[in-house]
Amino acid sequence: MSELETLERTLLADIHAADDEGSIEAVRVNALGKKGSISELLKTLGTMTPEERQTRGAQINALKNTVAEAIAARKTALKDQAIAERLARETVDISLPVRSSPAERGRIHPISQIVDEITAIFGDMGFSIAEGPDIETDYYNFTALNFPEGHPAREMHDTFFFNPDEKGERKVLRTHTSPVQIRTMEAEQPPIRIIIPGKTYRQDSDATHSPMFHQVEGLVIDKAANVANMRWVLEEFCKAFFEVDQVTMRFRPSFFPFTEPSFEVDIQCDRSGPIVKFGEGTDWMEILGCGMVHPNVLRSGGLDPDEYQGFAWGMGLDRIAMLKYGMPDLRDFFNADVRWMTHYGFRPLDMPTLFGGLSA
Ligand code: 2NM
Repeated sequence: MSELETLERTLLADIHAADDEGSIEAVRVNALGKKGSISELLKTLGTMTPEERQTRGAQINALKNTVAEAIAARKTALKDQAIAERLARETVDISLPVRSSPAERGRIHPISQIVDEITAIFGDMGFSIAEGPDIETDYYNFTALNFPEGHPAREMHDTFFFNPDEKGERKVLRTHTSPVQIRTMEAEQPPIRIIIPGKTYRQDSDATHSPMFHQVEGLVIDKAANVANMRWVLEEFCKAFFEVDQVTMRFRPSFFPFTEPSFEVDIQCDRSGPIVKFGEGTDWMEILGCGMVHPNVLRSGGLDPDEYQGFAWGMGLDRIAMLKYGMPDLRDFFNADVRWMTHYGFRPLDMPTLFGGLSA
């Protein structure tokens, strides 16, 4: 066997034996690298006679090609093998249960739910939603609403005042959402039918009072809006909201600076059991205040009281939410406790509608 044949056999055996990319590269360097066995042979060509070179040179080149091809083939095979092994190792177990999506796990706060329910009810009656700033001027929060300067009604509200600004003006955290009614009257022409849900603030804190609480107020202004219209609107609202066919309501005379006459409204209910039942029973529960908008308030809104009249009402949401959904302590509302939210919260994709049911 010639020396070249022996070398070829040895190299092909080495190639075959190489079982990873590192060792095949070592074989390549040994044979074809700068000082490799085949490269050394090629260097001897220069010392040969032309005849020798013709036969011997061809043999060495043939050997070089054979070995180079074998190395390339082995490299490809090893690479494919490595990929196959990796694929086998990294298979994904598609039978593992997936985590539910945020839209499934998240919960809507009961206050947001109640606002959505009330919006659905009044939206169906043709009302739109109005909003305004939480930080108000004394003018919009009191003066425009017929709270005279120095009047005890201002103290009634336990207002959070800001420090006076450079003009001596004291901003307030709004004590009710009624400033939005003034802003709406200024900006829009009657007929006006709006509800105003939002955060309100008073210095008061115990099991049933939070310094930040939520209200929905409503306003209707037209040429002939009257107390009978108001009673109908509020009765329709209560039936829809408490999800009963009949309600009995009681309008007691009361006082608010911005309405005349003013009423406090009770709804008949049964409080003998663990949860309040509406539309039956012999107990009364106060749920809202209302009245005919005071002429001074219409004037503040830029409307002529001889041409327009209106009615307005306001209800606190936090206590109503506690009653409707059976939650014992108001303070839990604002603790951001995920366990509480998981229990009392509402599923985000179950939006309250009159046709699909409000809170079912
Ligand atoms: C209430 C009770 C009675 C009320 C009045 C007005 C306005 F600005 F139109 F005059 N807005 N809201 C109102 C009336 C609010 O809350 C217990």
